[in-house]
Amino acid sequence: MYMTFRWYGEDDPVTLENIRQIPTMKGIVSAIYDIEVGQVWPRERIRKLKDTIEDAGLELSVIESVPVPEDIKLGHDNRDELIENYAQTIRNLGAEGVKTVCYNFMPVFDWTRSELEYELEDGSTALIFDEEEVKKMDPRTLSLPGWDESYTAEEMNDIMDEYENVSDEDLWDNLTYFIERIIPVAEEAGVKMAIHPDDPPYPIFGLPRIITDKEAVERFLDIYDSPNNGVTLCIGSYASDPKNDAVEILRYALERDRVNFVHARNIKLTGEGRSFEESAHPSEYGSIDMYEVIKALSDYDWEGPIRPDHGRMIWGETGRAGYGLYDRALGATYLSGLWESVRKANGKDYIEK
Ligand code: DNO
Repeated sequence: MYMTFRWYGEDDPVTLENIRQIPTMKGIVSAIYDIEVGQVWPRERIRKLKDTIEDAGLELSVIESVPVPEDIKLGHDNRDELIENYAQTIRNLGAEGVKTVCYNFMPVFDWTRSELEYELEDGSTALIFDEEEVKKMDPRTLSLPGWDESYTAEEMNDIMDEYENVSDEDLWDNLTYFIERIIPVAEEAGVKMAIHPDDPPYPIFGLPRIITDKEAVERFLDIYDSPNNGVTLCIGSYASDPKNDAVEILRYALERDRVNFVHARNIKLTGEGRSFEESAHPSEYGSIDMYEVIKALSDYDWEGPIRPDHGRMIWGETGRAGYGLYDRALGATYLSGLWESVRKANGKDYIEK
C-alpha cells in the first residue's frame, strides 16, 4: 500500500507543503472543482493540477471524484451525451498519467451527517451521524450540515419528487448502463475506476441507495469483470451499518483483486441503532479493528493507494470539517505504523518501490 492524502486544491487551508511533511506521505488525492458536473475536464487543466502537485514533491495518485451527473443516475434521455463526456474525461485523465478515479452513485446527496462539530469528551470535535436526528431532517425544507445549496429549493423538490419513482432496481439498471459504457474506456485509458460506497450505507430521506454491503459489492463487480471496475473500500462507510462486517467485505474484494483505493477511517457506533461518531483512527477509539484492516491488505500484498479519512478537529485547528491537517496526519502515520509492523512480522517489505 502507499499513503495518500486528500487535498482540495489551492483554496484548501491545508497546503501541499504541510502534506509533504507528514511522515510516509507519497501521494495526493484531488480533483478539479470548478468545472461544472457533466463537462469534460480538459487535458491542460489536469496537467496543471499534476504539475502543481509534483512541484511540491508529491504525486497525483487518485482523482476523487469525477462526479456522475444526476441525469445519468436517473437514466434521462441525455445520458448518452453525458456518458460520452465522462468517458472523454477518463481518457484525458489516463493520457495525463492518472491511474485511479474514485466516484459514487448516490442519488442527490453524497455523505450525510447530522452534525459536523460534535464535541467529544477530550474537547476535539468530530462529524457525527445521529439516525434519529437525520430522520427528522427534510432536505426539501432545510439545508443539511455540510451541504452548500447547489440546488435551489424548487430544484430540490423536483429532484426528490422524481426519485420517488426510482426503485433500487432502477438505480442498478442505470448504474449497469453507465458501467458497461465507461469501463471499456477506462481499460483503454489505463484508469482504474473505484466506486465509493453509499455513506451511510442505507437509504436516507427515502432515496434509494445500493452500494451498501457485501452482496452489493458482489453484484457490482459481476456487472463487468475487469481490474478497471473496482471499489473504493471505505471501511468507515461499510462499518457504519452494524449488520456489515467491513473487514469481511474488504477481504472479499481483495480476493477478487478489485480494491482500487482504500479509505481508512474509524467510526464508533453509538446508541442502539445505526448512529455513529467519527473517532480518532486507532482501534481503541472506534468500532473497527484497524489492525485487521491493514493485516488484510498485507495478506494480499496490496499495492494500491490508501488515505486516512475524515479526522477530528484538534489543537484548535479550524477549517473544512473532517479534512483538517492534524488528525488526518496522525491517522496516516498510525496506519503506516500498522503496515510496517504487520509487514515486518511477516518478513515482507514495507516500503513500496
Ligand atoms: C467524504 C468522502 C466522499 C467521497 C465521495 C466519492 O468525505 O469520502 O465525499 O469523496 O463519495 O465520490
